[in-house]
Amino acid sequence: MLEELTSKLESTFRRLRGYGKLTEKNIDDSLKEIRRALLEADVNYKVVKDFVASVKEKALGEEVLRSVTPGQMIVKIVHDELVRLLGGTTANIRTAGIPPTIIMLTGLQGSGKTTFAAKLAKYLQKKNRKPLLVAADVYRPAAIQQLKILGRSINVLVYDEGAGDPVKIAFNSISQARQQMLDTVILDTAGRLHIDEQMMQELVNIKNRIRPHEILFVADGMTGQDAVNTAQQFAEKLNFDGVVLTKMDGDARGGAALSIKAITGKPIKFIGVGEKVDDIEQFHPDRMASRILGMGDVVTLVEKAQETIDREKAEKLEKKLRKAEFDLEDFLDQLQQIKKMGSLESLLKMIPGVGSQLKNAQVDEKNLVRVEAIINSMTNEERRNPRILNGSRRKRIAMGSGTRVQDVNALMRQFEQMKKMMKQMNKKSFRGLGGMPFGIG
Ligand SMILES: Nc1nc2c(ncn2[C@@H]2O[C@H](COP(=O)(O)OP(=O)(O)O)[C@@H](O)[C@H]2O)c(=O)[nH]1
Ligand SMILES: [Mg+2]
Repeated sequence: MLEELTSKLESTFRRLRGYGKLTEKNIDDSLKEIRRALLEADVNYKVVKDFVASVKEKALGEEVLRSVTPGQMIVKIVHDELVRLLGGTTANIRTAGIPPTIIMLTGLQGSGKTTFAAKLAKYLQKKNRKPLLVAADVYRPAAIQQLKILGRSINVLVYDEGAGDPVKIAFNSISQARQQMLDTVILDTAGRLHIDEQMMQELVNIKNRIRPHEILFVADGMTGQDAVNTAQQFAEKLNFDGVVLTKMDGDARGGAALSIKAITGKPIKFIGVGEKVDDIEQFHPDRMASRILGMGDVVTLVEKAQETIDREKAEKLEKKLRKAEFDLEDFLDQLQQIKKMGSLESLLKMIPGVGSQLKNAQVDEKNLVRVEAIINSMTNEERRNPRILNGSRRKRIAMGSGTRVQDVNALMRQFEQMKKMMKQMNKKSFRGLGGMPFGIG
């Protein structure tokens, strides 16, 4: 699956991993190669542009960890951006509160709807669901026959009325499912070779009549940008819930997989990886990204290194907190960590015994920015020994940081309170960080 893209990215990264030091030049060269690889994989050009820009921004801003090379760091960044591009988290299909759950399959002719209907039925059967397949593609007798044969092969009932009205058939199938105590209705609808008004209108009519819980758009993964364009039109008319990419076992180049979420806003939920009924996989963005990069080992390595660094810092911090030796430099360090990690909670949670205290903690981001500016305007001496901060020093710091003397005073007051509290807590256990400064807590 997507072998060509993978092998191109791999050779780019192999070179990059060797570098002991990353310069803007070798980042740029690598990004050029990544860009080309993605375009050759038929990824939408705008998606590629945004992707590359985003990787570059992160690569230049990222602090390189001691135990990994800068090249490895980039692999991790590209990996994370790929995961994001593929939708971030796994998207599940919806289940009705009161059965039956109605799932409607849509897409062009030949995209793999009928095959997928059977695959999904079997997939759900394994999860102890009881599906009913519905033949709402009434225009070709062969289509109904195909679904019946597939249904028989997996022991799933197929509802059909021959060449009737698809809207009525869809509607009738629901009471049929209830009667038969089946909990999931899978509707196989008709497609055309190209989008046409009549087909769309029929799908809209079915949708309006039966209100499916889940509408899936089935796309042929081998058709690249065509699939994305069609998806976009279906999304506008039908506002479907998720995408199924079929034929990902073949020489699909990956363009559809990598563009469709960014362009349509709809997540990929399943992929088809063969013609047989078992050839279905739920779509997981992180696993797909690892597959495409083929570098799971590097990603894991960098993740471990990141964890270690953060843990070491947290442990150091904890020691200082316990001894009440905490100074303003530690504050600054902490603030920078927070910025890097995205949230204060995630940092503080790593300090043993603190996590549970933080359930209701709220962080005032604006306040954090102000605090950082104030500490940045201090000399090293002042940070280490805040006692020397007299009136004129405070005035200077306020000027330098674009704040008011009251802000500096408030910070110092909170800081002193915190230290006092630390000392008191020292004797007891390390609980109750209730009075954290900076508007935390
Ligand atoms: N290799 C491969 N072939 C598939 C896959 N899904 C469907 N097909 C084939 O694609 C063709 C069209 O499939 P079909 O389900 O009839 O498409 P429909 O017109 O949308 O109902 C058939 O020959 C299927 O065997 C897949 O995931 N991998
Ligand atoms: Mg069909």
